[in-house]
Amino acid sequence: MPTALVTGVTGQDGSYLAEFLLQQGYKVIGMVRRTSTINFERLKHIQRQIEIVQGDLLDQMSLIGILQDHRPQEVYNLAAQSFVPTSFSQPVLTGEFTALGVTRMLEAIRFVDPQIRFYQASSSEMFGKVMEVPQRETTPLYPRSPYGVAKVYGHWITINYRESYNLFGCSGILFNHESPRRGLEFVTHKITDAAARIKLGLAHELHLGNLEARRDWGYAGDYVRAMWLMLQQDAPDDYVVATGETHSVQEFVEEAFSYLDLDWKQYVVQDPKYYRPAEVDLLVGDPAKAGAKLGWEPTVNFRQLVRLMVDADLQTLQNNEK
Ligand code: NAP
Ligand code: F7E
Repeated sequence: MPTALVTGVTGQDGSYLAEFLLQQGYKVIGMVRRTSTINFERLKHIQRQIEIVQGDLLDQMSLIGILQDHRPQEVYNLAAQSFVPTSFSQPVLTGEFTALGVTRMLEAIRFVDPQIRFYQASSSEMFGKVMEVPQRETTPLYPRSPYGVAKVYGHWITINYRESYNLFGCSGILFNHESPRRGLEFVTHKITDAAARIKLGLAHELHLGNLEARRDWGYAGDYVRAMWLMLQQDAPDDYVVATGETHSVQEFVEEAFSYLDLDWKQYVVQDPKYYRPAEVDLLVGDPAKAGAKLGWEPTVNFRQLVRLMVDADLQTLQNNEK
């Protein structure tokens, strides 16, 4: 039975990846940082099937200790400060977690077992003010937030360790991917949760920032499969994972509200509080390489994604009311 270590296992992607790896017959070690109560909300259905270990990307020795104790063959580094607005208010912390944390894990791998296969969670935020449309693996990077800058560091240090020390390090440049398990502060889940609340009479308005920003939104369950596929190849490489379609925040709002027979214009309030110091206006990825080399393609389209998130939020709110 192969063993995989997943950092960020309590997050959206961590929970889907842990589920997927269990289905593939892996022993899954989930790394969590010490908090007074660990948030197992997304893992409760598989909590007994995974082994939880304490470690922190800020603490070098904890990473070495975990690798020595559990001897994984694969490490998926999903842990990060992942919310772009927080990266503007806490840029130093974001750099420590999201950038230097990657080097700490790579150093731990080099020290304990250089044969370990490593996946780094890179991001379309690295393309920022895009230099090419659509964005592909070779598109020059131009990040627009401390988060994006930190991810550029993580991306390049992974490539550097591959080239310097021959580590099997892959960087997955994943475009936005969503699900009912997405944090409520991200725009998609904020919209579907608010639409469901409004439909049930539990809320009356939704405050949003820039409605014109465009994103390539896919389904998180599809994207964790691509992470695993990258580590099963003969040689390490970097891949864009995306749907190839782009939609504005307003289109997402329209789709969610119209699905519930609501007129979004009656409820949405534009609020400058949610504007960012620098915005990423347009993202759309070209997943051709992932398609050709990994045989990966998305199974959920934009409309299905919006609807499955709205349905899940309605269900959750109705259950809470009972
Ligand atoms: P998420 O839901 O915000 O989860 C982040 C995870 O990182 C949580 O489990 C969090 O633990 C953990 N974490 C944060 N700081 C840590 C530290 N110092 N030590 C150990 N663990 C720490 O993020 P996600 O959406 O699942 O994304 C997974 C990864 O993919 C992230 O690296 C993100 O930047 C990247 N990414 C995401 C997307 C996307 O659209 N979702 C796209 C491209 C790249 P707590 O529960 O303790 O907070
Ligand atoms: O914003 C606009 C906002 O916070 C999307 C992370 O997973 O994906 C995510 O980063 C867009 C932006 O995601 C609100 O200005 C409007 O243009 O959902 P988001 P993000 O910043 O694209 C990438 C790939 C990652 O790697 C990140 O970790 O929506 N927007 N109004 C708003 N955004 C939020 N959050 N809230 C609003 O009220």
